[in-house]
Amino acid sequence: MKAILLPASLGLYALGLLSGCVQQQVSDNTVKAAQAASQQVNQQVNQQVNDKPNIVYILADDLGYGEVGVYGQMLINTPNIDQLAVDGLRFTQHYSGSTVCAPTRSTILEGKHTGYTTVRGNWKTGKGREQGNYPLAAGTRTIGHMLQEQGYVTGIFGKWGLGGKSSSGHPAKQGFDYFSGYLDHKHAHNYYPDYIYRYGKEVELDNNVKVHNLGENRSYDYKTYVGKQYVPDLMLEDALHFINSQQKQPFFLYYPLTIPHVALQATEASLQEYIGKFEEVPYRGKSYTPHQYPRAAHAAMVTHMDKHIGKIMTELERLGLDENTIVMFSSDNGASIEGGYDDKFFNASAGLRGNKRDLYEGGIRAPFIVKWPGKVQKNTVSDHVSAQWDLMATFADIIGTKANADTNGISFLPTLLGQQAKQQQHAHLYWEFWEQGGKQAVRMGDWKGVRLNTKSNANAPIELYNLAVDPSEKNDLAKQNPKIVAKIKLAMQDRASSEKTSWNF
Ligand SMILES: [Ca+2]
Repeated sequence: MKAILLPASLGLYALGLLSGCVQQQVSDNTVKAAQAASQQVNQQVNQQVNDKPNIVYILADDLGYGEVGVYGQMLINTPNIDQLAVDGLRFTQHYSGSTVCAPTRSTILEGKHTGYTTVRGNWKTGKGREQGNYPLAAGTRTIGHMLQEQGYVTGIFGKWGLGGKSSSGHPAKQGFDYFSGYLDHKHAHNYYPDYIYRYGKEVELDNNVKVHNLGENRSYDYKTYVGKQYVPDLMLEDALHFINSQQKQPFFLYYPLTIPHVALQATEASLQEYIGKFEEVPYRGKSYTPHQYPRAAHAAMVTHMDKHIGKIMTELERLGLDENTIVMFSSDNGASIEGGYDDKFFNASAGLRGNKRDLYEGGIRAPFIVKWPGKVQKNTVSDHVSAQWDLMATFADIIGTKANADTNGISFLPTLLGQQAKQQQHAHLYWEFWEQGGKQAVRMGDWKGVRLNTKSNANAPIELYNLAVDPSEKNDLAKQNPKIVAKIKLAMQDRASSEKTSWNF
């Protein structure tokens, strides 16, 4: 769609600024003609606004780099996500903002890596329905605010995780016009909770299912943990409603699914597609719900998510919006090893080292696919090194505005447009994570530095890997390359202390 340029006076008339004086000087017929012209111009103005592309950002939860067909998955069906790659660009060196849920979301919203972003860990606050997580601060300009400033309607449907009900971090205060889903991470562990937010309202659900503290006498039958209202299905319903309601203004649909994060809770229909396909060792449940068919349940959840993505794509096409909508798909961190999730069986990290909570590649390398008809060349692959904190700068670049001055992100729009020569590169990417003794990691060119146990020793030795020849990070080359290690050590100092002292080291 091309922008339609209007004569200045006609544009002002359409906006009602000249109507008073014009109507006093002309006949009725002329008024009617002018009104018809005005209506036409209004349509043109709407069309002009619509020339800003809609943006749909889909974020899976704990989906490993290798869990989608186009990234090598052999056992789980993901035809709709695979189709996105056929229709668009697939990144092979894209990174999650962090290695767990909350900080990744913070890096996306603020456009900063974990050395500067506000939320650097999953930190629980509040009790009962006031529960939430460490909040984004009042006065933050998020990616949502940036898009609102440019006339976008913004909606988040899924897992928020950056502040509870009464906190400064509530989505309504952080750049989102509409919110459905879970505010709190632990609440989001249950796919059949007793309540959920829908369009901002707390809605009671017809579910009576617990996923934690099940006790010794717990049932081992997965059907015990199946309720009536499956939250991902409600989120799809609300997201489709959102898409249908936004025909006149460009929209930003942020769709952070909870799939495939445990608990292992699939719908019966999705589960039946996979029961009997894999050898199963029943998961007896520990911190999460038991399941007789844990492998089938996991695969079923991923395929269920894939079907939802297919439904979103179909709806965009049905409404004629697909040509002017950018659709992106990624994951918030690497594959989990919790709650009966058999990552090894599925080769969920595609041979990369580590999992969720690690800063090795398996914890942070993410699938990332972008479809943008007419702009992004179909069926292409890019090895551009990028991260989720680049989204703010990229969206700013796409819609012609400015990201926050203190962003750590670099726009990857040139890569999307196939203009590699214009693509600016990161001097380095940085991650820090406070759990398990404290960890830091730096990606610098093909080099990857990882430092463990930072809590007990801020100057702990740095492991060094050459990802070009050793993507699985098996051979520590630190001793042979002291100059590279020194550069990485310096990059690890490019951070600021968090207000939350537990997150520092
Ligand atoms: Ca996650």
